Amino acid sequence: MAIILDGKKLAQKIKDNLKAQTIRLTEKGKTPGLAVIIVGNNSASRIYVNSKKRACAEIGIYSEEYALPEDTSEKELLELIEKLNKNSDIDGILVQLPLPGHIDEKAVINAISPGKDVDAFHPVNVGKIMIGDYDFLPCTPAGVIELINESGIDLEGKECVVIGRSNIVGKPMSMLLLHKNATVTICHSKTVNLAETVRRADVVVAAVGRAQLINGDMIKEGAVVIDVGMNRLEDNTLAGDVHFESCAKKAYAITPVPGGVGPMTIAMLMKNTVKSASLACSRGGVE
Ligand code: L34
Repeated sequence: MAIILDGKKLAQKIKDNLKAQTIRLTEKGKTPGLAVIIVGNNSASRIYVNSKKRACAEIGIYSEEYALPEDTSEKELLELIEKLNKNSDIDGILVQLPLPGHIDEKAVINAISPGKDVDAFHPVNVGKIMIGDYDFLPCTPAGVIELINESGIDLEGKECVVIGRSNIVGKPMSMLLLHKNATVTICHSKTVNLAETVRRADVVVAAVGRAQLINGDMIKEGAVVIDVGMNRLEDNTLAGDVHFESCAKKAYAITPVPGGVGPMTIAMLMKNTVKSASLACSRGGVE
């Protein structure tokens, strides 16, 4: 049976560390601050935003929530972001995705000041990650790297297969694995032989949003299997992109859903917020 990579436990350890850092920053007069914006009534988004606020409270990060109605205009949202960009109490701005269809996500991400972009979705931050010179790493991929580290696996020279090529997970994930000197393959909907490709992998990261797409037959004996999937089934239960039971029989280590990557995403958001505050503090400007 595989080692279970416990994201909840690791996230707690990281949050405990951040708590100590936050106390030190607060003593210097710079309490980290996060603004979380949620538009509309997506029930999954509501759960994630609540977890983010709870994590802030636990660590001692100041947080503000802006829960805006579904029919909020793009202009109103951009004006709010502009206000938060200028507010020195706020070190991080997070606009929970997805946004309602009438709002252009790209325009919204572009409006966030790169220095407060704790999701690392702004093109400036994406570019910095590409060249390996960054302040913020995107939360989910960074959380995955921490989980792999926890498994004790050294990524150097390993065959890593990422399934999914989204801007928020698949693409940056591949780049972070490359920075660790892994050999990286990205699979997507047009990949001709998914099973064969995944079977080569020492490390599999599944981030496609298709429930239980990856099964034990596709897994090499002794592989590390990371499940980023967060699919809500019809009966409202949560399923990852990985079929846990069959994959756990073959894997060396595997993440569960829930309790794997999800809590790590939140811990990494907290880490970025504290880092942003710490950078603001060393730039001065704190009375
Ligand atoms: N801007 N939008 C922005 N930043 C993000 O980093 C996100 N994401 C994704 C959706 N939209 C975003 C998140 O926060 C996904 N995501 C996220 C965060 C936390 C969890 C899942 C997804 C999480 O805590 N999951 C729990 C289960 C929660 C449940 O019961 O639904 C877990 O244990 O996996």
